Amino acid sequence: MRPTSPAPATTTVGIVGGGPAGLLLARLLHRCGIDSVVLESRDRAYVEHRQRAGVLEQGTVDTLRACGAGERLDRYGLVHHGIRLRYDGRSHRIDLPALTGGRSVVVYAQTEVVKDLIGLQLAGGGPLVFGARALAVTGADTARPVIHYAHEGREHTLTCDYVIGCDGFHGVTRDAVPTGARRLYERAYPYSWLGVLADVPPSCDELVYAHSERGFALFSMRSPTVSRLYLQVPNGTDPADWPDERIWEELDARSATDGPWELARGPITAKSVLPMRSVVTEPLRYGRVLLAGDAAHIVPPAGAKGLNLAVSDVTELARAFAHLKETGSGELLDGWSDACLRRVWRAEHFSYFMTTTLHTAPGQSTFDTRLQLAQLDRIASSPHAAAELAENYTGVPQAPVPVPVASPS
Ligand code: RFL
Ligand code: PHB
Repeated sequence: MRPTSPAPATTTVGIVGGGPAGLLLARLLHRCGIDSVVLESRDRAYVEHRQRAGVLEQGTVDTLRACGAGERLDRYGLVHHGIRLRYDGRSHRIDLPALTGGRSVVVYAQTEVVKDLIGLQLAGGGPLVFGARALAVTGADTARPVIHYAHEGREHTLTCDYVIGCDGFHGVTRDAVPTGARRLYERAYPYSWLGVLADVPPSCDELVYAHSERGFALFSMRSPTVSRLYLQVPNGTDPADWPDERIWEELDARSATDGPWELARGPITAKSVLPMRSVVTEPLRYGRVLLAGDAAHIVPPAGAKGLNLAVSDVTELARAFAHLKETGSGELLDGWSDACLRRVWRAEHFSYFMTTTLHTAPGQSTFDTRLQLAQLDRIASSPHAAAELAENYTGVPQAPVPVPVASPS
């Protein structure tokens, strides 16, 4: 007897990876009457609890709302009108709407975005298969590329009109593009972040980005009762070397200021270390295989851009597929890679700027530290310099979501 396949054997758009990029793409395509299948290697609980991003640009929020994923976001998301820069014992507030003509950001955890999108997909979208690990994608330069995947110990194939690699930095779809046909631009940074979750209300009602000669620290949040905190640590750091008391002492030392500030401490519930890198793959399309989100590009997290880029990649892509379906024209699809890369490189530059301005590299000279402080002082004293930061942080406007051709569900 043939093994039962967990998904149809053919589809229009095969999506590898059920992170935010893959799930949102499936949702947007479904609304346009385009069928897709999402293959996700992990189980549902793992995907829903993987701690990652927290800051959503206005454009990302608008997109999530427009595709029906705005209900909990509007209820629990925290609208932030400012961020704080802390350096040299001083604190400076960047007023986001005042500097950008009204734009703000929303703090809403990526775990929640993913839960919302999974809920929608399972309630009325196309197939979303957990535990389905893509092994390889073949036939990128043919009319019918194929995803080869493993599910419950058996191998299956999914033949598609298009394959979209939304399988993150460690995915396999990128390998479907011959090395001679793609170029990788890369930069590694000589430090990592130790990220912790703590059951304690945030010490400040806005995010605090702290420059210190001891290293960078970030004070973020997940809710009014849960803090998300980051410390710059050396590459290769073992979280076990950071008992809770050491983390709180270091957060305290790096956030010292002349103004009022008291760091609230509480039980730490999770710790992990993440390395920092910038990566761009070009082009994002080869034949009928396209790469989106972290599969195509990585930014260091100090600019809070990764998830937002993933959302804009797939929103543009869904528009291109809707255009193809409605008009038969592949013009938008042909221009998609170039259009995305412009935004990607802007975000790469901003993320690099935030990273190198706020972190202290190992062995950094006092000259370089003075340059960083001069740059932070410039932002604090010039509305033009502050507006440059605020515009990048809140994000350039994103394309509107494609309008459903059939009745939306
Ligand atoms: P993801 O989220 O990595 O999802 C990829 C999915 O593909 C699956 N997969 C496979 N599935 C099938 N077969 C295979 N062979 C597969 N290989 C992998 C994986 O299991 C996974 O489910 O990529 P996606 O969807 O492109 O989303 C990108 C975002 O996750 C990422 O850019 C952000 O989290 C980055 N980021 C932030 N972005 C922001 O916009 N704002 C922030 O505030 C922000 N903070 C952060 C961040 C990333 C962080 N970490 C841990 C890297 C903070 C941190 C700490
Ligand atoms: C987060 O809350 O996880 C977060 C916020 C801002 C960043 C990076 C991460 O720049």
